[in-house]
Amino acid sequence: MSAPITKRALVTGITGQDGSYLAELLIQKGYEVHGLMRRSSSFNTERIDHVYQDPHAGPSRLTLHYGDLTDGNALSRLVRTVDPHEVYNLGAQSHVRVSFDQPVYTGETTGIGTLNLLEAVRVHQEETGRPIRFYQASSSEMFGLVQEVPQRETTPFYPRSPYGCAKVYAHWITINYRESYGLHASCGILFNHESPRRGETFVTRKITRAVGRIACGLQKTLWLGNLDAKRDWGFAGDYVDAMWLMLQRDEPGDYVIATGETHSVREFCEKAFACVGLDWEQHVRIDPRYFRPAEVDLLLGDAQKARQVLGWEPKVGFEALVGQMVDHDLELARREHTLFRAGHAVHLPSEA
Ligand code: NAP
Ligand code: G4F
Repeated sequence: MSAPITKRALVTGITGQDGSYLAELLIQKGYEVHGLMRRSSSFNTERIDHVYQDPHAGPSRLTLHYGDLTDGNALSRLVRTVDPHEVYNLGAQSHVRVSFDQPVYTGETTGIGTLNLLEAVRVHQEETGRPIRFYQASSSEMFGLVQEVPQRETTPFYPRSPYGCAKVYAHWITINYRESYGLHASCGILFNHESPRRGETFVTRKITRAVGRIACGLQKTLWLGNLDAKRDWGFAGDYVDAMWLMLQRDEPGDYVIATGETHSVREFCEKAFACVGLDWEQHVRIDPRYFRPAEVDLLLGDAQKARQVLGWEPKVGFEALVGQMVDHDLELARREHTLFRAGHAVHLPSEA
């Protein structure tokens, strides 16, 4: 049974990977959670259905509202209706490769969308006189062509994609609202974090989905881009703890959240295929379409400030993360295989 309701939180991006883990965390902590979701022609609530339908959580613990970060008027109405104590801005066009194809849309959603939400929060706070705490999902992608290794809060930004540029804008406008209007606004500069709920077009999940399907005979080849890129990969469930911790501090601030370990895409492949006893080199092929016009070669974070100030530590290491994702996707592929044998159509991704 969850704790009694104490606070209201508004979460954008609730249907995404982080939104789903954060919703679980907040409900477990006794919050009434309100999520912003986009209207879609097909269901897009798969990651939060279990929270929405949890009979033990009670009907008022999670409420979903239609909206879009690009619609500032609707955001203002929503903030007035929900009257939240805490706002977590996780919504974004979050795919780096896609941001090269949709640079303006990415800027409008990921950059200006943040400003729309900050304005709604600022006005509501002024009208009610009650402070609202704000979390901005900043990204290690802002470090881009890294100016220092490892990257910390003071490392200069050098974004390498329309997504990275939009996140830099969102980061600085959040800091500007903190400094101009005294908003309790914090930015989490999160390094890559993954899970079995990761979108299937991000490289880790693309690999573990393929490993499951190849092991079950549903797929033969995995087409990838740059295998040399290195990322500091953590577990999303650990990272949402840090978001919440930032908003519980008396003073707002900006924090790097990372594991302090970096691994290449090649290493991720090696480990993931080895989990099912396969040699990755027999299955992985290179497709130039997956290379980016400008790449972020190396990310490695130093989360010392978060460790010291927030008492935050990552719990899941690289091997355990890969293992957890492969186990999940192997099970998923087994179910797909059963359906396939029974003559049902199984959707295999044409683009990832
Ligand atoms: P995700 O799975 O791609 O989720 C993104 C969420 O944003 C989805 O709920 C999506 O809705 C929503 N969204 C997209 N466009 C929107 C719009 N115009 N208006 C309202 N909502 C919109 O991303 P994630 O991995 O959970 O990441 C959460 C946040 O952290 C994002 O801002 C991301 O950029 C940032 N971040 C992520 C990482 C990481 O490694 N995961 C690292 C650093 C920062 P639909 O479900 O309808 O698409
Ligand atoms: O998994 P990725 O698409 O993640 P990326 O670009 O690092 O961005 C993610 O992390 C950011 C934090 O730094 C977030 F802000 C952002 O929202 C997102 O969650 O790609 C990782 C690496 C890249 O270097 C890419 O070039 O993998 C390389 N890669 C190689 N082959 C591939 C592929 N990436 C994808 N998506 N698909 C491939 O086939």
